[in-house]
Amino acid sequence: MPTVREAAVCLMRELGLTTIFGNPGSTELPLFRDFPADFRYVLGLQESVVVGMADGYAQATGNAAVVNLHSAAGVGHAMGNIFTAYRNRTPMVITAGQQARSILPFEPFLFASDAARLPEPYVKWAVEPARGEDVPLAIARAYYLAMQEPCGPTFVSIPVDDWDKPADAIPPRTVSRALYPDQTLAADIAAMLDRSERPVFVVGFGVDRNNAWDDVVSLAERHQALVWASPMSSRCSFPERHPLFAGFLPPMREKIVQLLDGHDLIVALGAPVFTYHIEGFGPHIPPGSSLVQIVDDPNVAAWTPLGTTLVCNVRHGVSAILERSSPPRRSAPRGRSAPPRVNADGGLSIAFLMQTLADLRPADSILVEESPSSRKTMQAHLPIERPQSFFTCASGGLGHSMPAAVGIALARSQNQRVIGLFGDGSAMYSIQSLWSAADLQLPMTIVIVNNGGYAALSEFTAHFNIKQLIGTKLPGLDFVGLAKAMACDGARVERADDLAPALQNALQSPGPFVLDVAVTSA
Ligand SMILES: Cc1ncc(C[n+]2csc(CCOP(=O)(O)OP(=O)(O)O)c2C)c(N)n1
Repeated sequence: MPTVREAAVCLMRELGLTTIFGNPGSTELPLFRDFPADFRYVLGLQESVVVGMADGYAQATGNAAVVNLHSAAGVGHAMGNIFTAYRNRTPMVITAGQQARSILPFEPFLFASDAARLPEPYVKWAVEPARGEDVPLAIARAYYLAMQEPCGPTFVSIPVDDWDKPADAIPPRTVSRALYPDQTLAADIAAMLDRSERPVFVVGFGVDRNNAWDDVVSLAERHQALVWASPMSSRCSFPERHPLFAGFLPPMREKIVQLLDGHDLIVALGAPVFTYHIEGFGPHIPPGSSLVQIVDDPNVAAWTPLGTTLVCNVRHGVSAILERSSPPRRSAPRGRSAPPRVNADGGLSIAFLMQTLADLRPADSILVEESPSSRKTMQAHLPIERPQSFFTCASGGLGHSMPAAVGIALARSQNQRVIGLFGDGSAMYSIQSLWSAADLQLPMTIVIVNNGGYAALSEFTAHFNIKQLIGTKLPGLDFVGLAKAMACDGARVERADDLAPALQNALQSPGPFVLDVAVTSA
């Protein structure tokens, strides 16, 4: 009979889960006895970094990532990025250590009381199996559930003495993942689209997550529909230079209604309706318009305040509609126009930085962003044009994207560059990610949009009627020093004229390179 460890390792190998992201402690060590040669352990120096890396890796590979956390406090450190993985809908099997079962009644050191409740409600399922021998079965269940659309993290707490217990081998199974559309409802939606005089699309992260990009482009072109990116979308779901691309909806109810006014049918694809960031009132969509939505998430479907929702994999849903709809000839609406070029006379502005990055970056590079107040400028000057090439967090929790960029770079081939765009404030939440990037020698360019503070918060002063902000200045951070202390290369740029050569250099480094850009204005 195999041990729990042997049964778990065999199962994970069969499921393609041979990379484990972790930060070990005494309660996890028996997992590593006879650690298999075909497995890889990716060390993160704090648990939020571990989960962030796993999140990026899982999003880039499409398979769940396996995480191994230290008991109680380790799960606590990881919680911010577990919350983000849940919101990102990232498949992830999180295991955490626990003290030996025989001493649990005595509240031992590192003991996690009620371990399975700790990560809730931001996991799809959590368990500490009643018997040690049930651990491999729990890992199997955690995997199939994490991979089931809508994907998300699951959690298994494993007492340290379980690993050496005898257990049954668990053969891998075939479990379908995607939700298929109700064909009658798909036909109704196709008919509504055909009848509409001025349809508009709102595309969200579900499009890119469900690989529906090409089908959505075809459907928009067939219907001559303008396409907006949904508020705070964590992925890019439509080519941003396409003539039908209208721009980015803000997370504000009244403004959304204003921007969608004049359309009789709003088609939300892979997008919640809507993600708001500040309080708003009145209707959610313009009076007189109707809403249809395709999402893979029954929960989102249930809280959507109005309209008709088809719950299914977005690609399957859109292709069912493509098969059925044949619209009347409509005139082509005009999408957004490109902003004027920015020149260096205006100093080292964020717009100049984004434009220079757009000019110099390799076409197949991947952008990972967490730079809150720069996002609008980035959206204007740095268009994304390929699927699976833009990532940020869906939750709003900072500290996700730097480690996620490391995980994405690890998943992609060595010659596809990952570019991170991080605010100086955001970068500090999980700065230890640089150590992992250097340790793995990943081809990454990490650009710090350094404005010396938490600029995004000043956008709220008028809304909350605040005269003076406190706790938002960040003087004295030395990002080149931080990079070098963690074995990364780095340089600082303070003048617009120096930006292009410095960026070129940073884009060619074989390992991670941190470019600290001291921006002077938006
Ligand atoms: C975990 C977490 N803590 C705090 C915040 C609140 N917050 C939102 S934006 C922001 C400032 C981020 O600063 P920086 O990355 O430098 O970007 P900037 O605002 O300057 O564009 C903060 C602290 C958050 N979103 N997440």
